[in-house]
Amino acid sequence: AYEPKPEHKFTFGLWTVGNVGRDPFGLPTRPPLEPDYIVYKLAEIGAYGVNLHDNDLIPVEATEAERERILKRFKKALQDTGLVVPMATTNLFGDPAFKDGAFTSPDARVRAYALQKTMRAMDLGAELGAKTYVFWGGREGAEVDAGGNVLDALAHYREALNFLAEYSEDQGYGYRFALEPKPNEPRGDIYLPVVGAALGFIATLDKPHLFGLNPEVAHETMAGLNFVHAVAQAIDAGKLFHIDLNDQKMGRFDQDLRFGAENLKTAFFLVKLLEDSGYDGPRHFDAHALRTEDEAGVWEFAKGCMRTYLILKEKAERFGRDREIQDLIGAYKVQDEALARLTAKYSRENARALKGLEFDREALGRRGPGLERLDQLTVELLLGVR
Ligand code: GCO
Ligand code: MN
Ligand code: MN
Ligand code: MN
Repeated sequence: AYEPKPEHKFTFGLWTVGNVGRDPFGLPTRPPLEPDYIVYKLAEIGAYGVNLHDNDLIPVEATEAERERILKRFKKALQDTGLVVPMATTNLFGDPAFKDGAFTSPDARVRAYALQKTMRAMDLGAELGAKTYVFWGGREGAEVDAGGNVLDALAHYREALNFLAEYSEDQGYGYRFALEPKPNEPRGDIYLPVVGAALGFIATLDKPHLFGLNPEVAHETMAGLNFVHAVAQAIDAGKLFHIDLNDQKMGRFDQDLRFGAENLKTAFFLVKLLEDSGYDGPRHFDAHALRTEDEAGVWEFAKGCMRTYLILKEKAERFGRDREIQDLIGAYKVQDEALARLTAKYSRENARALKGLEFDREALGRRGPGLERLDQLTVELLLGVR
């Protein structure tokens, strides 16, 4: 039981299990792992795929010959294991050239370089079979607004995304693009800080149908928001293209904790939402092992992410089968077919009929919907006594 299999579509980034434990105050605590070694290890523990930034695989200064050599080894590992590369992305944050933004930099040369680098990374992703392309604008932001760049930045951002969508179509890559909002870190403030902001921005693009979201647990949590609600809004808009699972304490630095390590109840309702909604994309873990760990700890971390997901998935099924819980939900959602017909869609007749109705306002206000009991049963189910 709880054994991860490729059909569960669990994916990890090369940068996640490959994380060497560097932080702003300390040096790496683990040696780097080779990309093809990561592929074999991920296959061994039951993952479905591996995702990458261009430079996770091909160092930025690699020669054409080096590129070919690395790609050959990596492709062989994919072939040997059956692992896929469902998502690719660009490192537009590590290089000092991007210190004041990539697509949104006030420097036209940086913007042009960012486009060039992304097109090349899209070529690489397409060669590896990726169908989702992520834009995490880690450096697209500001510490100070004295430069007066915000409106320009948004215009440049739009220009870049429109350009790259056309490039993808022109090359026949068929990418779907997923914007990944984050409120801050590494920038003091990042543009398009939360899911809602990204959804609003997508509506202003030339080809909005090609763009959706890659929401991340930690990012909405850093902003103090309810991640489950954010994901629900993305699903409602038909825009959940990908998802980054991890965990995070609210109000802290970006922690990238193992999935379910911190907010178990949120993780539970998230898994339930993903499973109930029929989301069939990858369950990507964008997290890393604690800096204290050695390589054994890295694989414990990776297995833990998947195992917790599968346990919560089973809990969600149990929640759906639990008679008392389902009866409570049934009572909570008061049904009235005649009223539902009146309110479902505007017509003059419906409006007139509705205006003529009398409601027992006081009775409505008196009713206790039973949420205390329902929530306690949820907790007991999660704690394993139900
Ligand atoms: C972060 C982000 C990144 C992105 C990654 C892929 O907080 O650092 O979540 O890990 O997800 O760059 O776009
Ligand atoms: Mn993150
Ligand atoms: Mn992070
Ligand atoms: Mn992420």
